Order: sequence, then structure tokens, then C-alpha cells
Amino acid sequence: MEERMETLIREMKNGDQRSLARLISCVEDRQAGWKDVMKSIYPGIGKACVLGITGSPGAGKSTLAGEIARRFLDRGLSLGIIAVDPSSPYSGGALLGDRLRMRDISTNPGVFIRSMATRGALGGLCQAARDVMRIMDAAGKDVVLIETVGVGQDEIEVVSASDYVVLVTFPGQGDGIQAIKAGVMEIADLFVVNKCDRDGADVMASEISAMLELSSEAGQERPPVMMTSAFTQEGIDDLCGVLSEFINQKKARGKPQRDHVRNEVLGLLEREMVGMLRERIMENGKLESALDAILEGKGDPYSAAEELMARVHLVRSRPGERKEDTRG
Ligand SMILES: Nc1nc2c(ncn2[C@@H]2O[C@H](COP(=O)(O)OP(=O)(O)OP(=O)(O)O)[C@@H](O)[C@H]2O)c(=O)[nH]1
Ligand SMILES: [Mg+2]
Repeated sequence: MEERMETLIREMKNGDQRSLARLISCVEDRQAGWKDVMKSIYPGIGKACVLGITGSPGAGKSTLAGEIARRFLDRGLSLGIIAVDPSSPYSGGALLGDRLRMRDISTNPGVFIRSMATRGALGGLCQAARDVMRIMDAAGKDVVLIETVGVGQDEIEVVSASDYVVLVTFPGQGDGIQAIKAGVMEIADLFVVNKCDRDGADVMASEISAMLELSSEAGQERPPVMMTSAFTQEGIDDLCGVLSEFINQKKARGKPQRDHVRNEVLGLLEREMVGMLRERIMENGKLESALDAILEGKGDPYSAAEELMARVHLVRSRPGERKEDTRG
């Protein structure tokens, strides 16, 4: 690995926030040497507990993240906060708002805040977020909070890469619990009805509890449903209590889950292969000649894709055929 990177990693581990920021950019932008950085830090990670905070727009996720962060900082824990910006292709507006909401913590040296744009994440949003979580972990953060809007599949994947998922809802939210996107409900480890200073919070909480009861099997442990208000501070200490239990559970668990590792390796492999395949298909105008043929009425996209696969020595075996490539 380049000496410059080694120095950055060393400085980051000594608590230098600027080196941390540089390493994140290097990895996020897939700059030369990014993979060496990840390989080098991987053996030491797994100590941080990653808490995903998701929920509909305006549910109060950032405000809650700020409150949680403040309490953890008071207890001497260090934090990384990742705000996945759903709207803007550049990390501008939304983060500015979040910075304001996290005003009283953003200057605390124990916390490091970073935003990530959803669009155009090189290597895929989920992997990019996972990489950033790991760098914060390697930097010695005890807790990483990652905030995403639970709307798109991408964002759901991002939170599912965290250790525990907190789903934030609020009374008056769209169609109530019907507005909770399918797929989010299943991965939540904790439900929070925020803005309980408003009417309807307890109704919402009992609806969620009822739904959880319906969807869970007998004897199965159901995720807790809690009510909070960032305005009156009601329920926030209790929420932090449950989160502390999560942190302890994670510590006790140790090793990552096999399924997660499998998904990640397959995901990385897929990207590598697609990249390689594209490169090789573009070589010597192979793709362009296939396109010419289609446009001249002498071919079709299905055969073209098959032929291109064969030309890069990748042949999909049909049932009954032997699995081997046609090298040569
Ligand atoms: N009444 C009430 N309002 C709250 C509470 N928490 C947050 N809000 C308000 O709700 C609005 C949205 O809060 P945010 O923290 O930005 O919500 P968010 O979920 O991060 O929003 P996005 O990131 O834009 O999806 C703000 O105007 C907050 O002041 C609460 O407990 N009670
Ligand atoms: Mg927010």
C-alpha cells in the first residue's frame, strides 16, 4: 500500500478527523488504492455498533439522531453519523438542515458527521455505506448512526447492512402505518413513534403493536414499540436504554453473520464481473458490430447478448449440457 495511505490510516486511528475524512473520500470515490485501505482496516473492525435509523421523510430522524448522539457523548462514547441524502445528487441542502439540527453536537470532537449522496454512489450505495461504516469503526467510533429515508430499495438495503434498525414513524404520517413501506417493517428491530407530543401517537403505537402481533409467530420475540418526543424529551432516555442493550448484544455477539458476509462477497464479485465483462465486450468494437447487425435487421438483442458472452468465453450452460467454458 502507498505510504501516504498508511500514514492516513495511522493518523485516523490516532483520532485525526481530517485523515478520517480523507480516507472516506478515497474509498467513496473509489480512488486508486481504495481497496488496499479496506483490506488493511478490515481485520481490526467489528467493534462499533451500527444503528440504522430509517422512516418516512420528516419523521424526525435527524432530530432523534442528534438527541441519541448527545446522550451517548455524555456517557463518553464516540460516534460517527452518516446521513444518506435521498434527494440531492450533491450533498448540499439536506445535510445543511441536518447540521443545524445537530448544531449542539456537530462541534463535539467525539462525533464525526458525514453525508452520502444516494445517486451515483460508485460501487453501489449499499457497499459504499458499508465501507464508510467500517472506516468509522476502524477510526475507533463506538457507535455509528446511519440515517436514511426508508423509501427506496437502495435505502432499505443500506439500513439492512447495519447491526440494528430503528424505524421512526409519527402520528399524522401519510396513511398511518399503511405508509410504512413493505420490506422496512420486516427488518426493524425497534419501532419508534416520534412526535408523541402530538395527538394520535398512542393510537399509532397500538396499531404497530397489533400489526407486529399479527405478523409474528407464537413465541417469537417482537421488537419493542416506543414513543418519543424530541420536543418534550419524553421517552428518549428509554430509547437510549434499549439502544445501549443493542450495543451490548453486538459486543457479545462478536463475529459477523455468515449470510451478511456471503451477500457482500457476492455483491462485490458481481460488480467486478460486470465491470470486466463490459470492458471486454467493448474491446475491438465487438459490441458495436453486434449493434450494427441488429440495426441492419440481421440479428436480435437476445442472440447478440449470447454471442457476446460466448466471445468473452462465458457460456451459460443449458439444462443437460455440461458446465464448462469454451476457452480457446
Ligand atoms: N412536534 C414535534 N416535531 C418534531 C419532533 N422531532 C422533530 N420534529 C420536527 O419535525 C421536522 C422534521 O424533523 P427532522 O429531524 O428533520 O426529520 P427527518 O426525519 O430527519 O427528515 P428528513 O431527513 O428530511 O427525512 C422538523 O421540523 C422538526 O423540528 C418531535 O418530537 N415533535
Ligand atoms: Mg433528516
